[in-house]
Amino acid sequence: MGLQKNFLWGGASAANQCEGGIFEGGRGLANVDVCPAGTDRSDVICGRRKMLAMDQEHTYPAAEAVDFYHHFREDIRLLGELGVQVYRMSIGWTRIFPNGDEEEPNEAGLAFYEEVFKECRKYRIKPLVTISHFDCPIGLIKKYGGWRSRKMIECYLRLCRTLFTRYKDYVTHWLNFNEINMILHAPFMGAGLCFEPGENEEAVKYQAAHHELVAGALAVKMAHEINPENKVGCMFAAGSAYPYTCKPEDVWEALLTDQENYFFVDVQARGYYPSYAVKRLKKRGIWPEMEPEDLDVLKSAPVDFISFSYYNSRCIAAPGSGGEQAEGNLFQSARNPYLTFSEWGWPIDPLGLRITLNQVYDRYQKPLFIVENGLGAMDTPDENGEIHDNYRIDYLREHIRAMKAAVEEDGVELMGYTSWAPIDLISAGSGEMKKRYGFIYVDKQEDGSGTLARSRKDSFYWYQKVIETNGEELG
Ligand code: BGP
Repeated sequence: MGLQKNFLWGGASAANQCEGGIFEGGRGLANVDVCPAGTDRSDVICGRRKMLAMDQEHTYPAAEAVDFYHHFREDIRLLGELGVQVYRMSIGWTRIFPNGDEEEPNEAGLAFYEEVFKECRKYRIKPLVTISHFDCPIGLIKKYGGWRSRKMIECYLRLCRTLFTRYKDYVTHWLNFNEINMILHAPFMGAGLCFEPGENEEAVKYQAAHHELVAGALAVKMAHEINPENKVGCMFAAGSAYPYTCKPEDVWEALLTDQENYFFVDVQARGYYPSYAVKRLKKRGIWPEMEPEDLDVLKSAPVDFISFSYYNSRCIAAPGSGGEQAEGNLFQSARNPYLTFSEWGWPIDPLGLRITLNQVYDRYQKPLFIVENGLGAMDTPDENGEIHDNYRIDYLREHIRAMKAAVEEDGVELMGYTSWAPIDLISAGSGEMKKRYGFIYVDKQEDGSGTLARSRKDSFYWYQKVIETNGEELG
């Protein structure tokens, strides 16, 4: 019993939420840079309000973020002390190709990540690299409208080739797109999409999704050709949909919600469009335009493993019923009366993680990897500057217990677990700094003040023990 010896424990982050330094090293502007904090954020990340530059009116905390760009040596040293075996991180696309379509990559950007990988190696930390974590160059949005254009495939593959070749000696584990299903919920952040008045938004989203699916498959193929050791996973925002009641209409609606999510993984893991998607997209007149070879491409390169983020389950009612709404990771759903909620109103459902693991494994029978799970909370240092984040420990303990049960009792094949996020960073959903996830506190406040000093929270010592004992001692 117990988790396998080579189970990978770690932490996960994203370039645009931790690096800062957005004008340094020749980096170009990306969609994620122009998403402001505050009330307009949601319109911008959803593509309802077109903002392709930063302005004076808004604030952009992610421009400095927690300055990983200058603190990475210290940060990785702390991760080493924490004992992590894997660090999930992402590449800022515009550090490598500032406009997205240059012929030659930007050496300063490549050198930066090489240093990061070298530092990881010092502490025997394996990088797990997300090629695009909500990241699309503004240059490509202006020129092509983001992933609505097929031209994106070629630009993305140029990025992939550059990364696979340059980092061959450092990286063997990759994710092609972060939370690919977010195209449907946050299309500007997920795929650089802005909508014109009157246009069929669903059609644009599924067209963009098709381009990402083809690009993702070609990336898998390329990764294997460049280095047979390479393993590429897909990544989606998971969290099973529960029917609000046992009323068949609620059960049906929950099933549709799950299918909408699994659609992406169905294609990436099985290599073809599932029949429900073929029927429904055609019926709605939004079947994407394809090149004749696309379906063969999808077939030829399914992913090696399936990764996902899990923050909460969702509760789905038939239209017109279901009462109060709850928040969640960029989706809203009905409020589940059996659960408690985080300060940001996200449901807390550890058993939901076991349910999700079982459902995903039943469906695909491929190795899984939990690459995000954590609690966003406000942390207040006490008079000695210490943070006693028992709430975070409780959240993580219960989720890790549920994860272990899925492996040890249900037989789910799980490669590892990277919590979101080992070091405080900027929230993707809200753009705030005060929504913290880390084991390591960063002295950076909502108003931009702070020394950027790093310190260990109570959860740091707790997680250290968890890793040391391969999940046996959960406190
Ligand atoms: C996922 C993203 C992450 C991360 C996380 C937490 O959607 O992949 O980038 O931010 O959610 O969400 P938030 O930052 O909104 O609390």
